[in-house]
Formats: sequence, structure tokens, C-alpha cells
Amino acid sequence: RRLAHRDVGVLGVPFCKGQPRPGVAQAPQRLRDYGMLKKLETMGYRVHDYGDLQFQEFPDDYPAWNIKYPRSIGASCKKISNVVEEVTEKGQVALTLGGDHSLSIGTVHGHAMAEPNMCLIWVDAHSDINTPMASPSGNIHGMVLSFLAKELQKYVPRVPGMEWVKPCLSTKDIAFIGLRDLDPAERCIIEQYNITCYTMHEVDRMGIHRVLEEALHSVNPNLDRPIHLSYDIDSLDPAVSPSTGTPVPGGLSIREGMYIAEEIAATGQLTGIDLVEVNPELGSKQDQELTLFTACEIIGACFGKRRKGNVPEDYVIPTP
Ligand code: 6HN
Ligand code: MN
Ligand code: MN
Ligand code: MN
Repeated sequence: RRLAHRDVGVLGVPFCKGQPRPGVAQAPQRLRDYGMLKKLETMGYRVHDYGDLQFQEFPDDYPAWNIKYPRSIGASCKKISNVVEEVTEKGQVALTLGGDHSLSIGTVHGHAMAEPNMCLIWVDAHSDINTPMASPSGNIHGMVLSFLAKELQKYVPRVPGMEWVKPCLSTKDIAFIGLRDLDPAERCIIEQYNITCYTMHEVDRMGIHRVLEEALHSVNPNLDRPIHLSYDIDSLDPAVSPSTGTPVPGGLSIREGMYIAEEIAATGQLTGIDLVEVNPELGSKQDQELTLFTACEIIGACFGKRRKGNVPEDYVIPTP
């Protein structure tokens, strides 16, 4: 399916239980207020805003092993998965505004239900592939991929709330870009399962151009598979995205971040996007504005805004 996609389905996920800092739940509204969706409309998209997802409360959501809030997150992600599946089946690009990264259990799952041949590009400072038993923090936003990857199920216990998750990806369908803070189990899994992985070390060594070329080649050699892009704002350097819960120095520049989005958009195969971990309550006013600005630039590029300029389809140079 080639992308003549002019329709975007937007889902806000004001969710924060996958990590300890509350402000991340305010991001969907703050991104709307900042004008992210208007920008997409100006670019010629029909934007269908499904609003913010409402979540069920679980008063006795005790940890399972050290996993925090498994029932709340499980139930939320199940809803998210259903919405993303529906939106994708309507032929809209599913744009999910987080919220913390745990929501991607839902978005990737839903996208894969609608597009079983999908591949996943995970742009993040972290690999979010800790297994529940190995996670040092117990925060689900660092375990997302362990629930989704078929090959990793032998390490994953039955977690209350997550019973509905069908592991829907293979480790060979995943490509990481921007990593620079990995826990031991995560490094070990990436090596043992030979997961495509371009950390900041590779970005420095090879340059962002070759990183994208190789990453796309390994998960999508013929550019014929639908792509899910899960964009964690902390992949970018804290200099351009300071308002995020787990910042790590030495990240992508805004130019590298935009290059990634431009190249993936240019494949015409980008059908699902997550923007996560913007926390508009952290840092100074200026930090918050800057982070929202950066997020909007990245999303614009994901939808085809190019730094070399764009020409509308029916454009003619005005004559006197
Ligand atoms: N994120 N590896 C750490 C953990 O707690 O498992 C950090 C995870 C960060 C997750 O940024 O989406
Ligand atoms: Mn993440
Ligand atoms: Mn279906
Ligand atoms: Mn991260």
C-alpha cells in the first residue's frame, strides 16, 4: 500500500504510570495548544482528532514482581491497541501523542494487528527492551519491546493486565536509533538476538545518512513494508529537548532528528507514529517551550515537511 495518505488519526494518551513523573500526562493537550495539529492541517492533511483516551482506574494495582501499575497500563494499552487498529484500517496515519513510552505496547500492537507485515523503528536514548525480571526500575516504559517481541516471551511472566497482548513482532523487524543508555539485559538481548541497532556511537562513527540507509535496508529492504516510528523525545539531546523524564546527554541534534524523520517520511510507508516522553512540566518555561517546538518540528518532518522546501501539488508560479 503506497501512501497517498492525506488523513491523520490523532490519539492523545495522557498517561504517566509507566514512569514516576506525572507531568508527561499533560503533553497531548500542550502539543495541541502549541499548534501541532494546525500545522498538519496547514500542510494539507485532514486531521481527525479522536481526543484524549479515557482510562479505567485500578485502585489496587499492586506491583507484579517489580512491575509497577501493570493492570492500569495493561487495560490502557488494550484500548490504545484497538483504537490504533481501527484508525489504521480506515487508511489514516495513526499519530499517538503521549504520555510515557509504555503506551507503545498498545500502538505497536494495534498497528501490527491492522498491518501484520509492519516493521518498527525505535528512536530513543533507551532501548525499552528490559524484561520484567531484569528491569532495574520496575517502570513499564523501559520494558515495552519485551512484551511485543515473539522471541522474548520465554523471559516474560504472565503479568496481570497484559494477558491480551499477542507478541506481534519479531526481533528482526526492529531497528533502534539513538541509543546511549542501556541496561545489561538490554545490551545482552540486542546482541543475542542480533537486533538492528545504531547507538550514538554508530551515529558518530557512520553519520546519520548511513545509519538511516542501513537501518531501513535491514528492516525494510524493498521499502514495501508499513513502518511504525516510535519517537521518544529523549532520543534528542537535552539541549533541544530538556523537558523529558529520563534525559541523557550526548543525544541526536535537531538536524539528525529531523533527518531521521525526513528519510522515513520519504519512504511513503510511514503509517504509525508515536511521540512520547515530552514532559511539559519539567524544567523552566523556556525549556518547556523549546521541547514543544522541537517535538512539532519532528512531527512536521514525519509528515513530509522538508528542509529543502515543499511544493503543493497544484502549485504554479504566479505571473504578473
Ligand atoms: N523511556 N532503562 C531504564 C529503565 O528504567 O528500564 C530507563 C527506561 C527509559 C524508558 O525513556 O521510554
Ligand atoms: Mn522510550
Ligand atoms: Mn482488524
Ligand atoms: Mn527514552
